[in-house]
Amino acid sequence: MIPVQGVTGQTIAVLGLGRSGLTAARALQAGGAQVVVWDDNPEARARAEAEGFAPRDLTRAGAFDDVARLVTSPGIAHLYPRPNPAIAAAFDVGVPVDNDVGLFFRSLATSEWEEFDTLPRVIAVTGSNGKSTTSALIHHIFRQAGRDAQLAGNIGRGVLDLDPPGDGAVIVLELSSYQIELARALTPDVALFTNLSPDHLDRHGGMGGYFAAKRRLLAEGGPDRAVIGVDELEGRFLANQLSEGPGDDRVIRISATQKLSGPGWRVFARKGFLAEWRKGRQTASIDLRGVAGLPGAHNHQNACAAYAAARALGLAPREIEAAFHTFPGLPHRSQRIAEAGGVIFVNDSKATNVDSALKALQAFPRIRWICGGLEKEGGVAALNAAKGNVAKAYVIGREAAAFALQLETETEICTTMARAVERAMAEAEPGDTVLLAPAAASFDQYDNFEKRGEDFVAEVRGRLAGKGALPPSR
Ligand code: UMA
Repeated sequence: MIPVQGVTGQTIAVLGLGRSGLTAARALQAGGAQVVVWDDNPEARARAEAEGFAPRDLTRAGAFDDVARLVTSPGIAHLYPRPNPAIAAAFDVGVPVDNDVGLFFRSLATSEWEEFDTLPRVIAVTGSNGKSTTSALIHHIFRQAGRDAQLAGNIGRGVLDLDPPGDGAVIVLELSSYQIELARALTPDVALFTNLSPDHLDRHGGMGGYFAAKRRLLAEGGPDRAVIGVDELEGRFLANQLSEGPGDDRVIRISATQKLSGPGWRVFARKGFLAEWRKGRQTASIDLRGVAGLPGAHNHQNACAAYAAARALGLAPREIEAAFHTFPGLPHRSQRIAEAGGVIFVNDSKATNVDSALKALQAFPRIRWICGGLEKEGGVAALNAAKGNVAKAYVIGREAAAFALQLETETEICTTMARAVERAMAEAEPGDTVLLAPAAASFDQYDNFEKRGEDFVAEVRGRLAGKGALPPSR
């Protein structure tokens, strides 16, 4: 745990008692604060009370009278579509609102660091898609290179839950737009902006608000190096804004779609090869085609981003290449779960929006595609751009019929995962990929995308084991 600094004797209110809120409450207490807590869910309050935290209804009059700061959780709206009443009350009485990420950055450096030979470094990753894979890959690369590395943030571990970093340690943070928007301190050494496509628009009042939230990490964070995906206009704008000219190598531009030329620092992937150019010369090349943990052009963008971050902190190209080959991938993201009879089974349950599902569809030929769920704004017609790769769609979800109507491929309404897996397996031929890439949220049928992915994996493995294609324990 990283104890929060500068709060001794202060009363700090913590709103939301999930992964980030509870770890923040503990770290605040360790830093000497008087912590009062609230969560709109009584069960979450009861869990915190069992740990000894004092509950306080932050919506009642006078609740903030003695409070120096409100620390809120990323899943709680503070602006759009409407602010949580406790946050609105803090705005009204002028109590500063912060989050665990802000507390982390202001508390990380300690007097012990004066004795270190190499200061700890923080690499912070944001972007619409691929940030979990990129963050996990960077973490893996540094571990493989023998460095002390830790990983936290939107990837499931509260940032204040990390161990205080030692001499030469590297901390990798995956940060969502929600987390960046409210943090009152943001000082990563290396900041990454991978890509931008519409997501969470209700929470940011549209695309402009969403980009503005992510942009804060780079524009207000003042990192030593910025790694920026320039395949979208927003990335090109950001790279332009942060650099003093084309040769300014504080900005590393990355692309998964085009050869980047010019005198600056560039990393791009084309036709399965990653290339690094600096000062107008090619400095490295890596063949990504045989890297099993990073299939498809979208993962090649993740590879470029992770490569650039590792190079920014001085790792050698060969060290990074070796680590690519041992990267196991992340559960629910282009996760190859089985192969039987020439058919590959891939779990990409994390493809909860159209853009990430489209990238998954572009990564494999001849797909038996399991899709559907709770649709996001804008419909799913854009997925038809990859229809050439789809043999047939097996649609799940409560609104499966409406989802299927938008697709130009052959479709079958399956509604349940069990039926979709059964039908896709029955019709798959050698060379096909059975791919779960829903292009929708899971909440109509599951608690979260992880549960949906686990259901897919269980269905596939259960059926393969039934056919004797897999031992049942796998
Ligand atoms: N709550 C309220 N009032 C509300 C809404 C929620 O009291 O109006 C309470 C809930 O009852 C619950 C708590 O707030 O007890 C949950 O807070 P939270 O939703 O912020 O969840 P945490 O468990 O703290 O997890 C958060 C991130 N969740 C979100 O951003 C929604 C996790 O990212 C992150 O891993 C974790 O902090 C540790 O940093 C998850 C996520 O879904 C993976 N992220 C989104 C995404 O990737 O699309 C952004």
